[in-house]
Amino acid sequence: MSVVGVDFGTLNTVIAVARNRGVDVITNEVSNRATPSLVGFGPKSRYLGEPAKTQEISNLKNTVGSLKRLAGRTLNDPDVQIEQQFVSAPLVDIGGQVGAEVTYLGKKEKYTSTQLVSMFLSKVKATASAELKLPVSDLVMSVPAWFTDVQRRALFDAAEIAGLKLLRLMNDTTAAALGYGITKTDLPTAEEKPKRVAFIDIGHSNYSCSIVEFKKGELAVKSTAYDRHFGGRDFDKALVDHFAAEFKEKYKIDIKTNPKAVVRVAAAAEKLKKILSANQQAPINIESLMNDVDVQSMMKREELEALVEPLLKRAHVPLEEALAQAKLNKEDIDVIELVGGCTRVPALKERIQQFFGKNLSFTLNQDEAIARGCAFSCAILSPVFRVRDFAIHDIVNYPIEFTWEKSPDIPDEDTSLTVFNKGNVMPSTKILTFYRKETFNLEAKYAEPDLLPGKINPWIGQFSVKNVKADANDDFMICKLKARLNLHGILNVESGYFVEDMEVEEPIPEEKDAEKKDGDKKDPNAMDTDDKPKTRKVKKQVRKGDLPIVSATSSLDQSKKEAAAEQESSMIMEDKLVADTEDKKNELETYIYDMRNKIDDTYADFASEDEKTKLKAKLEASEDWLYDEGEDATKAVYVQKMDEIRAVAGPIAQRYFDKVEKEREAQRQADEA
Ligand code: ATP
Ligand code: K
Ligand code: MG
Repeated sequence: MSVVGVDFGTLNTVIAVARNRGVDVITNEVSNRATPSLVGFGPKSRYLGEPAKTQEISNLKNTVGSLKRLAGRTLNDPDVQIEQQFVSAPLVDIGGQVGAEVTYLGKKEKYTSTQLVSMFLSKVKATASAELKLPVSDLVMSVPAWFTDVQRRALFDAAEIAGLKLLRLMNDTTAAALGYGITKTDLPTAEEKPKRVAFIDIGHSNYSCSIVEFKKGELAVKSTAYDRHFGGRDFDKALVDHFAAEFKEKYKIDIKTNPKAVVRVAAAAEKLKKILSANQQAPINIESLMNDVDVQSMMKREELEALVEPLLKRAHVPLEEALAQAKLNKEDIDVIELVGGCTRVPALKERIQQFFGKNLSFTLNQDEAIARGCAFSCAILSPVFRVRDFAIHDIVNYPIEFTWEKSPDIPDEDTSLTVFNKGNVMPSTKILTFYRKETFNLEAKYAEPDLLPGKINPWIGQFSVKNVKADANDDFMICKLKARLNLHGILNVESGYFVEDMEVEEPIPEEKDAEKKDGDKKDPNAMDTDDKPKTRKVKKQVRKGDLPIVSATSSLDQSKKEAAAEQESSMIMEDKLVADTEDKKNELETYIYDMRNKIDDTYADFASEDEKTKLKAKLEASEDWLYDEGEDATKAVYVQKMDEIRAVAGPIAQRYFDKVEKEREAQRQADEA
């Protein structure tokens, strides 16, 4: 079984695997350690990851990025309007979910953001399984800590559609923290002061800071703060705007009227930005940018810093918020660890260092730490992998409340309760108690919609509690519901049961049972500490039976998921057929060239003149065919053409190999003699 960790980034996705010797980041089909988080659509197949990037400029309208930021969102969300600035394919509404409209196999098609993510995850799965030479199913994937229930469920559905089993959706900075802590041998003991580390992740689109306390064998996230719109792409955009104005003036071209030109300038701007992280100035040159105009310019590091000053001004805000939420001061932080590509920007490093007044630490690999942390988490959760356990206590980022209709029999009952508070430990289970005589519904929603990203609907789910009835004396049923904010950060009412108050005889425990699940209500009935040796009478709530729960959440229902999975499989088959066909075509082409070279060289002494003429004629005919009607043939036809040439060339090659073999044998006998 596979143990895989995936840092699903806005720009790049990094895949790590755990093997016997430890955790490694793996390379993709073109030997890169990160894969562009892009999907593209073509006339014959999809382009997933690297090929989507290669085709991007010539296929803008059919290429979709920002995949994770689109998951779980709606088209009318102002955040999605921001995303559209970075996505070249048109975004559309598909039944209340944002998606993209593209041309695929010559037809206009619409795919939801969930489907687009699942397409990309199919590619991740293929990359990992090619490396591991194993079918891949289990994985842990990271998300920004600010992702809400609907976003997390969308990613969950996407993984399932791609045939993957998500063992945990893990917050980015928590994953970095796990990778940091699990390899440390010098963490404080339970009695000592914890080691406090601030993990700062600034990527392509977002910025998070978590303050984490470490002790031997465990980490506890104390706070997480974020800026959801702060990252490398904002630097790139500032550069694009700057050069758009400059080129308008200098070359009289308006790149903003030409999407291709904008994307080419953005790519050049990203390169320029990276060079400026290590150098004081850098050039930008683009040939034939538009209207046959070549452009060139220079930029100094300080100019870039001036352009992004509005952004740099905000750099301290998440840090301040994280400290405030953790109720800590700068001086309480022992180490400041930076991850994410954008933390290479010198001006950002300076601002962060100035804020803490302390040296920054770069002991983690900035690009790979999150994927590695996810792989460690997968190893911990995987039944097949033995790894030292490391407890991870994350926190609730948005308070969640339950609401319900007032029971007609309890006039002064409250109708809402905040069950999970911001800063509470996550995962967490809470038992809710209701007194009811009939089936009832409750709703879960985020209690403070203002905290949520964009215009995300605060609604999380509706839960109907079935089989509730009054007892023989027309008394209430005491209903207990188990609400769980699970390790993915997703809320469910997992089960329900009913209890009766009863007087029972029970043995007196030796010691008070200290074990208590987080949030589980303790038995409120204080014990009688009389001197009876063995047993005592206590009033207890005794579980009498189950209450079925019918849940409605934003997760896709099973039939929709299955339909999407089927569609995904057939697209994978289509892609594979196209790739195989291309392989066979290349094989044929290579074979033709190879034979043409050999017939007058290596094979010259092994063929009659007649055979040579025949083979050459065959090769020429095949080549002509290949560049004409054979340009776009089926796999079977390429195989057939290959067989036809082999029929002529085969006997010649065989004679050659027989001779080589004879010589080798003679040599061997000579060596032995
Ligand atoms: P996110 O975490 O926001 O979803 P991501 O995980 O894809 O995005 P990263 O891979 O952490 O993002 O970082 C990518 C960003 O870092 C890009 O904007 C890239 O240009 C930038 N970057 C990478 N190297 C450098 C560098 N040397 N100098 C400046 N920026 C850099
Ligand atoms: K990344
Ligand atoms: Mg990232």
